[in-house]
Amino acid sequence: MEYKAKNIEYKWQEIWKKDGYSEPKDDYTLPKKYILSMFPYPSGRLHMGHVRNYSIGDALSRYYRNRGYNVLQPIGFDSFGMPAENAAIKHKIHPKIWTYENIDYMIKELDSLGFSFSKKRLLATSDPLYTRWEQEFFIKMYEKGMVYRKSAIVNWCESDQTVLANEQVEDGKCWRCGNEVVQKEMPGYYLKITDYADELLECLKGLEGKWPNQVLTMQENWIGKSFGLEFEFKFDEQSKAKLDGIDGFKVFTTRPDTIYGVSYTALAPEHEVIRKLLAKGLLSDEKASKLKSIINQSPRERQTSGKDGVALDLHVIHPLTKEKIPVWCANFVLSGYGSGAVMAVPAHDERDYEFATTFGLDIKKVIDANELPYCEKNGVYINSDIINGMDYENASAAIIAKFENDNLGKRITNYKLRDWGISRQRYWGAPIPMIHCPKCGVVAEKLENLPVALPEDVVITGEGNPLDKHPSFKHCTCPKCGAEARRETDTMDTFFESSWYFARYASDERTWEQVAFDKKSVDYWMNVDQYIGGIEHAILHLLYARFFQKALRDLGYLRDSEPFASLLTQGMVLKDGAKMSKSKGNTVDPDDIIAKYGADTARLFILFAAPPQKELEWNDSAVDGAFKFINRLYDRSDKAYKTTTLPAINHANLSKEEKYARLKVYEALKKSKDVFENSFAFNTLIAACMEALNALNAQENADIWTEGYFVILNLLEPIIPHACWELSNELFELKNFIKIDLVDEVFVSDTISLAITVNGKRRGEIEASANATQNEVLQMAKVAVAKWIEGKEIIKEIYVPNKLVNLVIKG
Ligand code: ANZ
Ligand code: ZN
Repeated sequence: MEYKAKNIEYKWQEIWKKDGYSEPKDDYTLPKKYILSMFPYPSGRLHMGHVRNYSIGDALSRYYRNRGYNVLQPIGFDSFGMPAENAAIKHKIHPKIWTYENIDYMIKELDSLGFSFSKKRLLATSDPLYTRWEQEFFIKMYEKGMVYRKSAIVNWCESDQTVLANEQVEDGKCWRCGNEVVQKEMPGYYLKITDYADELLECLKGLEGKWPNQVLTMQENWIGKSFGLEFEFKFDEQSKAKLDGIDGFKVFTTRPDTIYGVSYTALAPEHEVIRKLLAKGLLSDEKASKLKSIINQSPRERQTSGKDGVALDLHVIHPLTKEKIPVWCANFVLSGYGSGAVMAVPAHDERDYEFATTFGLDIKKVIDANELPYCEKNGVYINSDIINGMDYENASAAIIAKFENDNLGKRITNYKLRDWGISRQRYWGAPIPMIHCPKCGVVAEKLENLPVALPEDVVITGEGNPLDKHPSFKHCTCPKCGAEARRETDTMDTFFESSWYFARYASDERTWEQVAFDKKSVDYWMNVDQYIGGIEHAILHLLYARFFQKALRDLGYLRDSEPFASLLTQGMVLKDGAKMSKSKGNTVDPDDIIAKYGADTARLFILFAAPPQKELEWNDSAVDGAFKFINRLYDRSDKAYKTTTLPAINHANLSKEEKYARLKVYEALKKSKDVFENSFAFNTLIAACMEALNALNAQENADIWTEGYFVILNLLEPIIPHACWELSNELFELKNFIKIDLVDEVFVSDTISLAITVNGKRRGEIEASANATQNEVLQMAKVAVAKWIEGKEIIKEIYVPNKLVNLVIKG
């Protein structure tokens, strides 16, 4: 048969669609697998990263279908967000039209790759039906105190004209556009993710071995739980007099054991004490203007500009030694962490040391060490009164006990994690369903009025939020008292939508109008057995989704605590060593590859070129190689014959080549379970199939060809489905995809003959089971050549699988 991708790919895609092949079954007594690749943003066209992501997910889905599982592999679009608005400004097209046209086009592209996505559960997060439910979640969360409104200093991106969550700021820059983020005070709604900090941390343990360690560590660090001592430094009388009313400030330290080494204290530039000093004009002009310039720096500028600060001409009293200690403002102290102030121990802390040497401040050693700063916790304490001579654990405990006994401070747990600000000053998002009433304050919209729909008649200019300028959207009546009120015009962070889409997919689509999730199907399908996506979401989406799952559980919507049982983070697709990107001009368009070679070649290349977790370097000649392999597979199909039952083969009577061909086929089959269920090293499975095909080619036995074909088509179906369905239909009436377990049994009795040599001389032969371990083979070999090795010391055992065993003996 001649391979013509064009003739078969569309044909099978239509058959799969017609037969509902990709749809989940309603029979909830079947074992299930929920396979999910992260859903795409509808940017307009698929890129190779998408193709890789979905090729992995589809391979797993097809594998489990072939093994009798009920499989859910849904698809949808993360369709709110700023590119739609930017396109609107640039091309004068409405964001909604732009978005839904892109979705239509991308669905066609996904179909042309043969991905077996369920279409019944297709959704776009900008659908009003989707908005309706998430507005309900928001209101339920608000009623339960899981959402609150506050005015706070936020990250502001000037180019995107919106607030960003902490997770969306990378190295001080906007995650979307790379623009420098500035700080700005604004009101907004916050989700209390911090209430879940401990559970989010605790549950990471259950994901060990199933999520990449790197992701677990990143989440752990982001949550940033630490224990330490919190206490207050009191100002001396002179300083107190200046500050009318403020008599001290709190600090948080994770190293109470170093308390006797404090030689100065440092405040964040935003600290209230500094505000007071500036307001009262208590500092010299020079100091005041330096302070102001530090205050105006972004967090990133402060981090990169070296240690800087100002002496505030204030003193506090050391709580234990009663010494007078100077107070500084320092650019390395963060206003949003701990209490925004530190006790500085330059002898034993890197940053404190740098700052002290910059400004010539005292350095007091309290751990015996030669080189400073000495930051280890394993030294001997000196100059430390009650803890002299103790070790770290005891010293730390003794200091905390002293502070607690004397009512000077207490042991606390601190987190780096901050509440999630979700207000965005943008049009193309889900409206926050809140109303500002002059009498009642902030009031939630009534559930029966949901969804609060986005008005479509807006003018998008890029300046300000169009909802703010809309003639009627803002004006409403208070749901509580009926007074004239103002509707909230901010929309939700789009990460709100991606935090629950996986659970919506798990819910039977026939109930989507009535409920957010129908219990029966959600409890059956959740949680996601295998989630696949990019490492760039290690914190962002994957942390929010884990939080949301717990929040929706506590609101009674969902059962599980964790949404994703296993996670595979795929590597990037590179070309010429760099990530494929439009700005670098090194992209390869999936449509072009499909047009030239067909979808199966694209899928085969992508899964063969590298293990999914690793980076993949695009290689035109390897794409060609993948295409040639499918051609060879096709070309040899005439060596097999048509049948729907496996040929009966008497293994003992076979020639060496015939036995070897069977062995290679069996090896590939044996490998498949581990590849699909554990390692995802599709490249090794494909290589094993290629070897098997070569081994089959070295013999002429039609039974063995037929059996080998039967197995190889089954193994490759998840990877190159169109070619395999076509060949399998020709030869086996498609029966091989369901009979593969029987094949497994056929091979179990298989044996292979091995030559045994002693010091390189042939001394015997064994028939070993094809799946015998190396140890078993060596045991048998020693028995077979017992008389040649009796009483001799074996100094080396060489095992060449399927060929020979060589024993090297002394003398
Ligand atoms: C004194 C000290 C001595 C400290 C020493 C460390 C080592 P983690 O572990 O990340 O929680 N710190 C506290 N609040 C801060 C703020 N707002 N900005 C910058 N640094 C702050 O960090 C806790 C440690 O970071 C605290 O322990 C404090 O410095 C500093 F040898 O106190 B330490
Ligand atoms: Zn009211």
